[in-house]
Amino acid sequence: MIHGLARDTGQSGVGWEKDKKKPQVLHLTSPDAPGGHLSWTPEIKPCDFDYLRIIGKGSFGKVLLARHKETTKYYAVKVLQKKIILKKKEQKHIMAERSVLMKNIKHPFLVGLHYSFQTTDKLYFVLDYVNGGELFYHLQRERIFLEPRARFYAAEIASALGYLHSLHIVYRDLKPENILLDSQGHIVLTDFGLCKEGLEPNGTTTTFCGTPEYLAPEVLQKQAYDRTVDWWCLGSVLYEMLYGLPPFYSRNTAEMYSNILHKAPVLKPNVSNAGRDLLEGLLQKDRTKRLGGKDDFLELKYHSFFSPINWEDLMAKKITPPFVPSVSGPTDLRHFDPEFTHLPVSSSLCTDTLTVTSSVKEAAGAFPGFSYGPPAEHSFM
Ligand code: ISQ
Repeated sequence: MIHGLARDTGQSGVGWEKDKKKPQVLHLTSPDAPGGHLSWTPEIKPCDFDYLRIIGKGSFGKVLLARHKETTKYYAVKVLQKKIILKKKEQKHIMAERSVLMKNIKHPFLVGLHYSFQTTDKLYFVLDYVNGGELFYHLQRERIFLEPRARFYAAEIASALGYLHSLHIVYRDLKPENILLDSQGHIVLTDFGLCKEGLEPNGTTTTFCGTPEYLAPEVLQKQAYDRTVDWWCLGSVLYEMLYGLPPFYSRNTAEMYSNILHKAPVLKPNVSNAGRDLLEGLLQKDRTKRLGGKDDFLELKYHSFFSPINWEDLMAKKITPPFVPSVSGPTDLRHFDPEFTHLPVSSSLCTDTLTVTSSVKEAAGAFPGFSYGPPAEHSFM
């Protein structure tokens, strides 16, 4: 069973470059319908897509490269199993991801949601597809990035975080696997599952979640945290880009936790003074003293490390990326882990052969109002 209505928005980043010039039209129910030129579709369903390959996998489900049958546009479709989400009591996170993605979020460096819909047993997110690979896949190959390259990525990430904060959203889970590159070499942040919504500029929250390497001290200590947690994470990402390891890294997790809480970051002089000053500001353990604690993104924007950045050009994607991932086309999956891409694609994504057990029944109604098609005025063009 499919719930809800959905429509395409013609957002960018969906199709391959050639698609951008020729907007595709789905089912147009009525030319008079509000936003009718934006191609309403009465219902979007799993079988509207061909599922080509698995490109990512997590504990709840997987991300697939899918092609919309009618338009031939490519999307990343995230498919989550309802019963697994329920077992882990993660509904709140998943609904948060959906509602964050729905919040008319439009930013050049944030993944766009085109639709969400559900079947009896699964949730589907239809997202922009990008195939330049994870930023840290490239970092691992090169060990470190030179400052101009690290600056470019840090600036694109910072602008995306500043934008989320302006909507009272804390990203909270900035980690290597959530930072992707598109085929041109621009940043795309994914995975809004852990975003915390509704934080007012000085609001705090105490829910704990995240990956160890980049955890801010206040999160580790289960203290209240706020948007400044994202500036800590950006500091960790920038540190790793410039020095080749996370700032408080230890093979021993207990020691790493202790380092995060008590040890000053080691800032060797092979990084410029401006770079080290920025890292010191972002990796400040006391969040009230952290760079960005007062005027948020503005404090980073005007830091000397970013003085070579023209922010207007950056936002308009007018800065030529320092590195262009080599890809031959949208189905070139060389930057995805073969551990995923070699897996067989389940045929049950489209066929409906579900046996309705008690756990399926229990999960079926647990995500009311999940289905989504973004409104007309919210479309990227
Ligand atoms: C978009 N393109 C490739 C991979 C992805 C993984 C998660 C979310 C979106 C994605």
